[in-house]
Formats: sequence, structure tokens, C-alpha cells
Amino acid sequence: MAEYTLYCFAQSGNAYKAALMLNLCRADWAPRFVDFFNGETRTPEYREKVNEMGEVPVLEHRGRRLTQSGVILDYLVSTFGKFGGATDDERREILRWILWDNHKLTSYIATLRFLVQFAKTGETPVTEFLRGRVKSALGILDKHLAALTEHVTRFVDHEARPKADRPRGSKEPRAPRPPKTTERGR
Ligand SMILES: N[C@@H](CCC(=O)N[C@@H](CS)C(=O)NCC(=O)O)C(=O)O
Repeated sequence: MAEYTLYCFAQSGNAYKAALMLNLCRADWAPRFVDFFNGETRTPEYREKVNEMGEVPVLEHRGRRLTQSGVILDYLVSTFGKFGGATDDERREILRWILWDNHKLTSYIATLRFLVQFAKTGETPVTEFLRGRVKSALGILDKHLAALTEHVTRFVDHEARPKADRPRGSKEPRAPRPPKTTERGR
């Protein structure tokens, strides 16, 4: 039996977050298929025995049952010691984006996807509203990732140059870290 069991289904973006982390950590894990589209998460049995919130993903490990993808990621960070940030500021930065994702990105994008792709509602005032929220959130994410990419590119360019070729007195760029967007501001 695998060490970790992930309650999931293929279409679930939230389960994908946990599955990706398990794979990146090379964990010994197995999926437990949840029949979401036939209502398994809405059954009293699922809510009593698996997750009172009626959601996927759920991770089982050594007698523990964890729910909420952000909590699962945090748990895997502490069990594998990877991807967790090196300082309190970095840990808070990760938490900040996980909270933002849950509230402002996945919540809207997953609901929009569900309506359009699976419930086939077509375009309605609800999907129009959700699309606006999704576009705005993706714009925020894009801008953040562009700043990160620029920082990493500058660092890699600097490191790739032999020391002798670096401009005199040039400042060593810091190792790639998230741009300063913590509570201290930019
Ligand atoms: N905030 C939760 C969201 C989980 C979630 O909404 N999962 C979906 C599948 S991707 C689900 O199980 N939905 C069932 C429902 O809302 O009834 C997380 O990050 O784990």
C-alpha cells in the first residue's frame, strides 16, 4: 500500500495542486478516485467518513486525514522539507498567495469552468460576471510572475558570466527570491 492516499478525480484542479506536489517530492502515493460527477462528495457517507466539507482533495497519511489543498501543501512542505521558503517572510509570502488563490483565482475560475465545460450553461450573466473576476485575477498573477521571471533571468545572466566579464563594481544580484511584496511593501 502506498504511503500517501489522495482522494481525487482527474478534472479537479485543487486535487492537481496536491498531486503535483506529491510528484515533485517523489512521494510514494496512490490516488483514490472520488466519483464527483455522480455526487459522491454530496453523500452523507462521504461527509461523515471522509470530509465534512464535501470536497476533494483529501490526503491520508499515517492515520492523519488532511483537507484543503493549501493545508495539504503546507503539510507536504513540512514532511518533505521542500518548497517551503527559507525565512518567516518567505513562508508568509507563500501563505499569502495560497490564500489569494483560494479566494480570488481558483474559486472563480473553477466555478466558471464548471458552468461552461461541465454544466454547459452557455454564456449567462453569471458566467459574464465570473469571467470578469477571472480576467482580473489572471492579470494580477501574470504581473507577479513577470516580475519573478525578470528577477530570475537577471540572476541567471549574472551567474552565467565569468567573474572577469562582470562589469566592475556591479552589484551581485540576490539569489532568486520572490519580489518584495510582503507586508513590508515593495
Ligand atoms: N478550498 C478548497 C476547494 C476544494 C474544492 O472546491 N474542490 C472541488 C473539486 S476541485 C470540490 O470538491 N467541490 C465539491 C463541492 O463544492 O461541492 C481546496 O483548496 O481544497
